[in-house]
Amino acid sequence: MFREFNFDGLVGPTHNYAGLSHGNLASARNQGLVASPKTAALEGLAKMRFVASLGIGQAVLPPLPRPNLKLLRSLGFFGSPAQLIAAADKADPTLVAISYSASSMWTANAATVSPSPDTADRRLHLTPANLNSLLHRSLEAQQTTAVLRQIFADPNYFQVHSPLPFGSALADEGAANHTRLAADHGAPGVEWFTFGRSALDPNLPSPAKFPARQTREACQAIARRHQLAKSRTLVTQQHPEAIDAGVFHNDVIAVGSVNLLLAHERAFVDQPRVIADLREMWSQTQIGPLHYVEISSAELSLADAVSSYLFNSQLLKTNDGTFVIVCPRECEATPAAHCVLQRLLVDPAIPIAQVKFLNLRQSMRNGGGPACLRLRVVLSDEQQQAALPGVFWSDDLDRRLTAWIQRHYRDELAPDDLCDPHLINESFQALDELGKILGIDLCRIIEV
Ligand code: SUG
Repeated sequence: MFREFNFDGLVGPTHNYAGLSHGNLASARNQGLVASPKTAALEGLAKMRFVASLGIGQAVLPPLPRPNLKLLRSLGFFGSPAQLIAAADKADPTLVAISYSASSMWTANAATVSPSPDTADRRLHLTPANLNSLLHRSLEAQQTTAVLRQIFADPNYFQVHSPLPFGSALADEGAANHTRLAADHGAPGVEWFTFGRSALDPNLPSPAKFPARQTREACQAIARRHQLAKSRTLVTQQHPEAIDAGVFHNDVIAVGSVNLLLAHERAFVDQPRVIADLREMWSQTQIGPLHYVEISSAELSLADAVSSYLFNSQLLKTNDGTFVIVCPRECEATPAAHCVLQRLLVDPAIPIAQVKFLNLRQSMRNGGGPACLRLRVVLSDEQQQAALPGVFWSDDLDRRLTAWIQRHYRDELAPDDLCDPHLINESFQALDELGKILGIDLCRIIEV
């Protein structure tokens, strides 16, 4: 039997608001705020606890070691860790913030995942995202690869590829721009990739204000690496108007799971054709209905879609066949988003039976909603047995992680605190202990 596991990123002990992501409105708006790493991590755990309580597979991915001293050394700073931070701060405080970024918490960007029913060699394929578009995020690629190779180590079941080559032509943002739809988790599914620009075709429409992060060529390369069938692979372009409204990833404007898809009408270029192609592909390869709900701009403006993060909700199919939609609290506070949710709930043709609002404010202030915080991995029972056991959710893991957060995390982290030399060891010690809880050697990846 195949099940979906949501691998949530544990928020790291250096979670902060540095305004590092151009085109991500929340990140820009909240730059310089005092963050609470402890609250952020506990909010994340509460989400995992809720998802697990629905009987849905839950697992965790560790934060990556920060500060990233290797980056600072490669930029020409030298000396002890404290000297590196002090020298970088003197040169440009943003470099310190980059080296300390806890952005690995948004695991929807960790990798693109193709479960084994979709792939020609019947193994689970993962390509860690190179996250080329932003320096602080690009630091994740090699370390995430090392972590995923520890979790999915058995080559009989898994292939963890290397990230695509670095360079803007193959910029890849992982599962945030990838949707898998299938009659059920274990059926060979339709894999749908979305890009913002093409490196090779300058004639495609492009945003005027904010950068398009992912390229078409990256999508195509991943589909080839993962040995996906052409008859079940779709590659489409994000609407540039959406990118300019703050939709830096496709998961800010569309969400799909199993046989249910919600999308804003401005999500894709030539959207009627995209949806027609998808329906055609579905009818050729899947059994049963595909439920598609399109939200118009009149119902929910692009601005409200971005500020409420409605489409960054998690759609979770429960054992009784209905869906629960896990939304950020901001959807409750945005009248238009709230109305959309009420409509979804009462419409008998839409299989959503429950709306759950969760407080994820700490992550939301950096542009990371419920769906950003999780990487979906569909596993068979044997594959789950073959994966690293320590990362799978249990009441015991919940207790141990809660105690670990309480012990190691600061209540507050202001921008200036990143220069506190004590934070370096605090952060590494926390990760060392976490590695022991999860059974992952995190110290080994510090210099990766
Ligand atoms: O890449 N924010 C992340 C948010 C990622 C959200 N993920 C998905 N949509 N799947 C980003 O823009 C902000 C960091 C800062 O400003 O300190 C940041 O990296």
